[in-house]
Amino acid sequence: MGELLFQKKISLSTVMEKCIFFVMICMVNCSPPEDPIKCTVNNSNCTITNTYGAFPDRSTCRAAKVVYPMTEEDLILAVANATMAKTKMKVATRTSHSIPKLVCPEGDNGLLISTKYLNRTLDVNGSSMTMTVESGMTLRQLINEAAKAKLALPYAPYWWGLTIGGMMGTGAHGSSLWGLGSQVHDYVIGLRIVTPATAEEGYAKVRTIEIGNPELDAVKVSVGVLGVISQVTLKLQPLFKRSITYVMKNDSDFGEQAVGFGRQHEYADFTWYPSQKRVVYRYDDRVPSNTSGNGLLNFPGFRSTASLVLSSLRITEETEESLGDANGKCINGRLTTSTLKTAAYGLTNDGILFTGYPVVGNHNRLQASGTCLDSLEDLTISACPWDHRVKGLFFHQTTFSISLSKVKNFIEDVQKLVALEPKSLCGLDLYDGILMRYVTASTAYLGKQEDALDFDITYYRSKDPMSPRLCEDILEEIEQIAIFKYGALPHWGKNRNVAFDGVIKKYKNASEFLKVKNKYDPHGLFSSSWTDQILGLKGVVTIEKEGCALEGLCLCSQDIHCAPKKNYLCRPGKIYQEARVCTKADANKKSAAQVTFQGK
Ligand SMILES: Cc1cc2nc3c(=O)[nH]c(=O)nc-3n(C[C@H](O)[C@H](O)C(O)COP(=O)(O)OP(=O)(O)OC[C@H]3O[C@@H](n4cnc5c(N)ncnc54)[C@H](O)[C@@H]3O)c2cc1C
Ligand SMILES: *[C@@H]1O[C@H](CO)[C@@H](O)[C@H](O)[C@H]1NC(C)=O
Ligand SMILES: *[C@@H]1O[C@H](CO)[C@@H](O)[C@H](O)[C@H]1NC(C)=O
Ligand SMILES: *[C@@H]1O[C@H](CO)[C@@H](O)[C@H](O)[C@H]1NC(C)=O
Ligand SMILES: *[C@@H]1O[C@H](CO)[C@@H](O)[C@H](O)[C@H]1NC(C)=O
Ligand SMILES: *[C@@H]1O[C@H](CO)[C@@H](O)[C@H](O)[C@H]1NC(C)=O
Ligand SMILES: *[C@@H]1O[C@H](CO)[C@@H](O)[C@H](O)[C@H]1NC(C)=O
Ligand SMILES: *[C@@H]1O[C@H](CO)[C@@H](O)[C@H](O)[C@H]1NC(C)=O
Repeated sequence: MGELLFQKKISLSTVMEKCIFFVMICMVNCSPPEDPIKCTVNNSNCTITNTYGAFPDRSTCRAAKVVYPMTEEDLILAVANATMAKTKMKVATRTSHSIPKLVCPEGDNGLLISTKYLNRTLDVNGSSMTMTVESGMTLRQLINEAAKAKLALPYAPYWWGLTIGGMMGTGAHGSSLWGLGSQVHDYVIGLRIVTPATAEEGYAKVRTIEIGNPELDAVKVSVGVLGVISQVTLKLQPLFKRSITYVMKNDSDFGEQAVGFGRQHEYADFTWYPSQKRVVYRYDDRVPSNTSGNGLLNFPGFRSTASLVLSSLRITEETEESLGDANGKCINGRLTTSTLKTAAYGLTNDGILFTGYPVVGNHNRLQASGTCLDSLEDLTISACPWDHRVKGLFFHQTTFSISLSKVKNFIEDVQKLVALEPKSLCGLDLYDGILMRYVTASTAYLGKQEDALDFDITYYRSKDPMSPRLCEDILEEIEQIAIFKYGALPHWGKNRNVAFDGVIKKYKNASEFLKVKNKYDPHGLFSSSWTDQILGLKGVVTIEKEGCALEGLCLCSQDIHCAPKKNYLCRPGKIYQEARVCTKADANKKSAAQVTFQGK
């Protein structure tokens, strides 16, 4: 999500004032994201969660122990020890930004191997334009270290707080159809991975995988099941400048435009507000290095935000939900959109002020942001907007890529739903609409299969898993249209369980991936029920129980999977008949029908 947005209510100016005020205070007194791993005694008896403090099924994951290796030798010892004892393992990061349960070792007695202290640069070679780093390094560090050597990672996610190991684990990306595309793993030309091994081999070994070795196509996107990546070598480019202009247009011909725009502009993306029938086009290209400009990106949704502002936003949203106030969401949504537009989406021409487009600057200052990572310790003052320790944003994310050949039809389907229910998607605008980014076919076995547009949809999640959402049927229908009608691929690090239903069948070379998995970790020590389910090895990703469809744990097949007591029933979709969604039965219509019937 480049994605998450800080919304506002009350009057625009009050909130802007408050934010400016708090952003200043935050330089001395705010709160960085918490460590996702908590142990009661000396790195033992631990729990792990993600940055949102909630997995899709809201369970708590446990581990008997966590280790914090400082070197590759420590990693080898940890893996050998666990392999000898047949202990289940998982690699955990300092950031833990994935929504699905990828970081949970199977059972309660597993081992977590944290990459928190593996964040050094090992080698930078200016003439070959390569850089070798440890796998726990964050994107922010990577960008800075490369820039020091006048080098750049050409494409990346928009948020600093991810690790190189985690980005590879889930196939994370920015937006581009150019070069090798926008996925970070496609710039990996070599790596070292520690895997289990036989007793004769000492129970663990380091495998060095270079470009040309087909196993690299397995390890590049591994969902964490192959072992611990220790270090990664990336192919970089000489640092360059970019020029960015955002233009808002109506969405009448968007289906048509969405395909070609990415061929015209290297860093093209879109932010779509379907209810407003508007879309922001990002015109973004490289420019000669002597073009003047020292632009900077500091996306508002990734800034430290006052806890007071966060709680008032959440309370407003909760109130709108409980009153069924779709109109209120539309009004606040439009306000959010115009505030962001005025704020140039966090761009400034010189690091201080926005004076107009285009914004020109060095790539390293524009490619990603995340100043809420810098906050010090005081939650009562401010935090990242989604920090679960404060009352702030809490949401679902449905994120998938649709092949370019089908994207026009998908966009038109969403437009048809908006025509039927004009206010149903206003809630998305509170999270800065739908972010759409280009990705390309990758040789990675679990990477993108075709050139595609990735849709990032962020929306309200209740703190109560049994509570239905306003207009949830429309978003559920969109999710099912994407995943089932158009065969979209879900982002491995986001989404609700339903998006992964039968997912492995969508990967042509899944069997090649599984061969490498069997070779590296024959006893599945790095696997869990969740990874077995997504890889099609055992069980299914969906969980059937009362209210399961409300949280995307299942596709409803009976009313009880929705919330019949609150009048949300399992019904077919409005334009995609095969969809099964939780629809609020229209009490008025029903009684009108009854009246007619009685009248007859
Ligand atoms: C605010 C925010 C913004 C985001 N922006 C974007 C974006 O712009 N684009 C995008 O594509 N995604 C984005 N994401 C999603 C994100 O890319 C993925 O969830 C992700 O890559 C997580 O990285 P992480 O370092 O936190 O890893 P984790 O979530 O901790 O781990 C992910 C997986 O990788 C494995 N893993 C981690 N390190 C290693 C290692 N060294 N060796 C082997 N396996 C390892 C883990 O075991 C796990 O299976 C965003 C998420 C958030 C919360
Ligand atoms: C282990 O952690 C749980 C909570 O996570 C706690 O209830 C229990 O007392 C802990 N056990 C020990 C031995 O500390
Ligand atoms: C290996 O296991 C032993 C015994 O369980 C433990 O004492 C030791 O700390 C472990 N070493 C590592 C590196 O995990
Ligand atoms: C590397 O990680 C450690 C532990 O999280 C941290 O203290 C240090 O600042 C990090 N180094 C850099 C350059 O960010
Ligand atoms: C940098 O890479 C080039 C080409 O691979 C190699 O010849 C050179 O020795 C490397 N330089 C260093 C300092 O490692
Ligand atoms: C949308 O914009 C185009 C030109 O950019 C214009 O021709 C068209 O009439 C507009 N449609 C609506 C519904 O405003
Ligand atoms: C940039 O350099 C090119 C030649 O390399 C020159 O033609 C051009 O005028 C320069 N532009 C600016 C803005 O200085
Ligand atoms: C699958 O993997 C094989 C072996 O690496 C490779 O030859 C083939 O091109 C791959 N197919 C696809 C569709 O990626």
